[in-house]
Order: sequence, then C-alpha cells, then structure tokens
Amino acid sequence: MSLYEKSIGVVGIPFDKGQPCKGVNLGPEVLRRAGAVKIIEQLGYDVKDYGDIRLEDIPNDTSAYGVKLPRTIGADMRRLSETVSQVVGNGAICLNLGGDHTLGIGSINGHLQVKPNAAVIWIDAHADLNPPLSSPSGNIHGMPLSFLVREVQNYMPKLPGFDWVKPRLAAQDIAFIGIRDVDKAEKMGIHQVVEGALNAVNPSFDIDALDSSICPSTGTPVSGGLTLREGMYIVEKIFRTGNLSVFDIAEVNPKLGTPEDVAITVNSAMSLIGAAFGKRTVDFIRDDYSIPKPN
Ligand code: B3U
Ligand code: MN
Ligand code: MN
Repeated sequence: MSLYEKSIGVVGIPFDKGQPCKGVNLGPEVLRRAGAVKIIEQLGYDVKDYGDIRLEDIPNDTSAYGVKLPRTIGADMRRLSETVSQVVGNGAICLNLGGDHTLGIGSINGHLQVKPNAAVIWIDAHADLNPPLSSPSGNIHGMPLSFLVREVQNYMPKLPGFDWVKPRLAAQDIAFIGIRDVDKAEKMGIHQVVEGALNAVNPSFDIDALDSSICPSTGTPVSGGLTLREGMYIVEKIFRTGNLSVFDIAEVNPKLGTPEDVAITVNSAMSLIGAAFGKRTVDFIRDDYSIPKPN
C-alpha cells in the first residue's frame, strides 16, 4: 500500500489551560486557516476532520499539588484520549492540532490504548517530564510525560480528574529531540531514555523545539534550537518508516509577537505538517521532460 493511501483524522485541541499565555487556544483555528487540512488532502489522503474537541468548564475546580484546574484539564484530556483512540482504532493516522502541549497526555494515552507498543518521539526544547511536586512553574504543559511514563509513577500524586490515565509508556520507548531547557528532576529521568523501536510512532512536536527565530509566536521560545530543515528532516524520516500513527503539533500562539512573527511561526508549523505527511519539497521531474536547448 502506498504511504499516501491511508486515512487521516484531524482533531483540533483549542486548549490553553496548561500554561499562562492566552492565545494558544487559537492554534487549531490559525493552522486550519493556513491550510493544515487542505495540505494533506492535496497529498491524496482520505481526510476526515473531527473538528475541535469540546472543552469542559468545571466549577469550583480547586488546585491540587500546585496544579491549577486539575478536574477540568483531566476531563479535557480524557475526551482527547477517547477521540485519538477512536481515530487510531479506525485504522487512521491522527493529526492533533494544538493547543498547548498538555495535549500529549490525551494523545499518547489514547494512542497507547490501541497500540500498546507505540514509541513516542518528543520533539521539544523542554522535556515536559516534571511531576507536579517538582515543577518549577506549576504549569501542566511542562508535565505531560510524567503522567505517562511508568518509571516516574513513584513521584506522582493522585491528582483529581486523572484517575483514567494509565502510565502505559516505558522510558525506553521515548526519544527526545531538540531538548535544551531541562529542570533538575527531569535530568534524573532523561539518562534512562534511548531510542524506542520504530513500530507505531507518535511524534509530539512542540513548535519551540525549533530555534526561536523561526517560532517567535510561542509561549517559551528558546534560542539554539532546530533549524526548519532539521525539524522537517526528522518528521520526513518518520513518515518514510511507514509507521506514523499519531502526530501532534503544539504551542503555536497567534496572540504573541507581531503579525510577521505569527506568519513565520505558522509557516514553520505548516512546513512540519507537510513534511510529516510526505509532502515533497522538491517535485520529481516528469519522465517526458527534457532540458530545452538553444537552436
Ligand atoms: N520546564 C519548565 C518550562 C517549560 C516546560 N514546557 C514549556 N516550558 N513550554 C516547566 O515549567 O516545567
Ligand atoms: Mn517546549
Ligand atoms: Mn512541550
């Protein structure tokens, strides 16, 4: 089967409760408007857009262990997890348009429920592995992997709203790429990480893995990051394995920076989405083409 004959389910996650910067909830809208769905349709895939997931607003949702809105965030991620399970369970690849990177909780839990041997490639300036009690910020977008990785569970408190998440991921089945801003507790976990087997692959791409010059419109930009070509190369390589199963793109925030900053950031995200689904940057030359000669 050609790599382009698969079905793709697109899911929007207009979610911003995992960090303090307003505007990241507009990520799915701005990416759709830039043609995120069109670009993959044009590659020949059978695409189904599931729209944006419905988000909760649970009253009196008091903080627990420093995490704000735990019940609400737990319910939102549960819905995402169910949607991703449904898409992958139907045999499609799931493209998740975020939203802040908290979405990794729902995306990966839902994916692993259907494909327990899936490997995760966390492409990010940050490790996002802080358990709530060692988080320097209390922002849950810096914690998603702590909910999922088995080896971290001794450090995990019982957060209200998250009893449905199962630590289905072994540390050895995650690869980190682009990491350059890591907290103390996270460092202790990372040395265990090696590249996982490439069976079903879930690249979770935080746009801030890229150098801050090409993703200025994101909440926590860090210099010294991946070039766009490097980012595209990573996801193109994953595409060519034929095992791409779920792809997350997170942390595009159109409310940060100038209109030009937003255009640069959205352009980077679109290039990554295209590359992840096999868009060729150089078109092949037709067989009947010949270079014109002067008479
Ligand atoms: N590691 C820090 C900072 C951070 C994590 N993810 C982002 N920033 N985007 C934290 O808050 O956990
Ligand atoms: Mn990050
Ligand atoms: Mn992240």
